[in-house]
This record gives sequence, C-alpha cells and structure tokens, in this order.
Amino acid sequence: MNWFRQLILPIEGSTLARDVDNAYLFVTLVSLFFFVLVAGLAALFVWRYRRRGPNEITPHITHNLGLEVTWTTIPLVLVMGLFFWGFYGFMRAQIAPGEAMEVQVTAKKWQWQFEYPDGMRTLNELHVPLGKPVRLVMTAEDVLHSFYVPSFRVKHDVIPNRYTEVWFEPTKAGTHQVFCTEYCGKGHSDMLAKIVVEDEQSYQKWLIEGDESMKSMPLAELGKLVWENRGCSTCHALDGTRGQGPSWKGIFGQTHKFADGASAPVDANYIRESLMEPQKHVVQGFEGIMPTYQGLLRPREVLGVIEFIKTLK
Ligand code: HEC
Ligand SMILES: [Cu+2]
Repeated sequence: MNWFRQLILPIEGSTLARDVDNAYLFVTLVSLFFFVLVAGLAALFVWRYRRRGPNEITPHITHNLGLEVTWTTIPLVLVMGLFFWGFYGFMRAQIAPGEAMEVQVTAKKWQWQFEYPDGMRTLNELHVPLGKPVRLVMTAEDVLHSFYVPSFRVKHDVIPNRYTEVWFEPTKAGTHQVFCTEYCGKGHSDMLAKIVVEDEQSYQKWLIEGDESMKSMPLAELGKLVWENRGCSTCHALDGTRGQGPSWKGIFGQTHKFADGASAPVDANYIRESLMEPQKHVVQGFEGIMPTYQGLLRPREVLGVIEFIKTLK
C-alpha cells in the first residue's frame, strides 16, 4: 500500500498528512469500486438482456424492495461515515495545539512574508524546527491569495482585512514547497516560498547566524535588507526627509545633539547603542519612540546596518 501512496501522493511532511491521505485514498478506492461495479453491471445487462427476436416479451417488473433498501443503505452508511471522518480531520486541522509557535504571514503580490515571535522577518522562506507545532496567522495586503503546502496537506485562503490560520507539525526535515493557489494576477505562478524544516540545533543556529546567503552577502547590502525587512524603513528615510525618526543620509561622522543637551559623534559604537538602548541618547527634535532591537538583530546584521549607513553619503 505504501508504494501506492508514494506513487500518487506527495511525501508526508506533517502529522496531518496520514489522516488526510487515508480519507482521500478511501474515497478514491470506494469510487473506483463503484465505478467498476456500475459500469460492469451496465455492460453486462446490455448484453444479457439484449433483444433476441422481434416478438420477445419481457416480464414487467416495477420494483424490488430488497434491492432498493440495499442500494440506499450501503451508500448512506458510507457517506455518513465519510462525513464524520472528514469532520474529525477538519477539526483537527483547524485547531492548533496551545503550545504552537506563532508566525505571522503576510501575502502580497507576489510574495510571502513571515514574521517570527521575536520580530524577525523573512521573505519567501520560513524556518521551523522539526517535530514542533507551528501556527500561522495569515493575512493579505492586496487581494485574495491561498497558502498551500502539498507535503504538509495544508491549504487555506489568505484574505485582506481578515486573519485566517493553519497549523502543522513537520515530521520530515528538508525543504518543503509553498504555493499560492488562488489566482492573484500576473505573478501568481511565481508566488512561491520554501519551508525549511531542520532539527532544533540547526534551527537555533539559523536564528542566531542566518543562512548561507546572509553570511556571504556584503555587509552594506545586508544592512539595506535589515532596513527594508526589520521595520527601520517605516521611521527612517534614506534621502534626507524627516520621518518619525531622523533620515540616515550623511549622518555617519556628524556630531548629533541630544534632548538632554549632550552630544556625540555618529560612529559605529553610537549606531550600535542607538539600536540596543535607543532611549539612552534621544536625538534632539525627536521623540524617544524607537523600540530596542536588543536580541532581535544578529551580530552580522548590526554590522550591516553600520556599513549601510556609512554608504549613505
Ligand atoms: C518607530 C519608529 C522607529 C523604528 C521602527 C526605528 N527607529 Fe531608529 N530612531 C527612531 C527615532 C524617533 C530616533 C531618534 C530618537 C532617538 O535617538 O531615540 C531614532 C534614532 C535612530 C538612530 C540614531 C540616528 C541619529 O541621527 O543619531 C539610529 C542609528 C537608528 N535609529 C537606527 C535604527 C535601525 C537600524 C532601525 C531598524 C532595525 C530603527 N532605527 C528602527 C525611530 C525608529
Ligand atoms: Cu497569490
């Protein structure tokens, strides 16, 4: 039976997969059985009861109680059984275990953004530990999308102005493919993401160090990515315009005055301190609303921000 599963179904990547597959295979096999039965009998009867001569008269049968009860009861039992089976599976897939790690998912044309409990964000790539339940709280910024991971047997619409949820507990390490499965415009078929399932140790290592591309990326580029993906861009412009926070243009090497009258040169240490203890020196003319990024940025990302700010002449 397992070779048959592997032949027609994707790999089983989560704890939900077995249940979904069993119900699916059951429906398929029952359909196949009745197809053969009905089509076979139809063919048989066409041949068996063919007209044999011009004057042949057949018996006039109007009904058969035994037969009718049988072909009503058997499908009824099958269909009701399937209903409860499906309902049980649906409820199980709907309600995440309480201890599940929560990840926010934002879909927009044409990408998936994931936000982890500590505020870190990734684009089109979700890292999760093996064997731990994960709950996704999903919403869309523009149009309907749909989050689909075949190997997890997980699929749910992602809707603007509303939150929908799925959960899964990955059982297979490796990379799993995410598709958007609700037509959402020109780039729909490119709206792909990966779920990287790894053991707890590699997952923690990834949290701290980032992936290969992050390790090999030039620092200034990494800094720009941090600015885009970690919320800095909502308060800090790069072109000299004043936002909720000061623009970063040309600040490296300047001397900045603070609300308490002190001043300090903008150098690597000052930038680092601005991230870790933003309230320690509040730039004059601004409010101390910047959140701390203590523990939320990887060491290499902090270096990246410093290098990136240096390049903004
Ligand atoms: C909610 C808005 C907000 C966000 C988000 C934010 N900042 Fe700030 N930031 C401010 C404000 C306001 C100031 C000025 C007041 C202060 O120094 O605390 C500031 C100051 C700074 C300074 C010192 C600038 C100067 O001219 O002296 C740096 C460097 C900085 N932020 C870096 C970052 C980085 C890097 C991020 C993203 C990882 C970030 N900020 C996210 C609001 C924000
Ligand atoms: Cu889409």
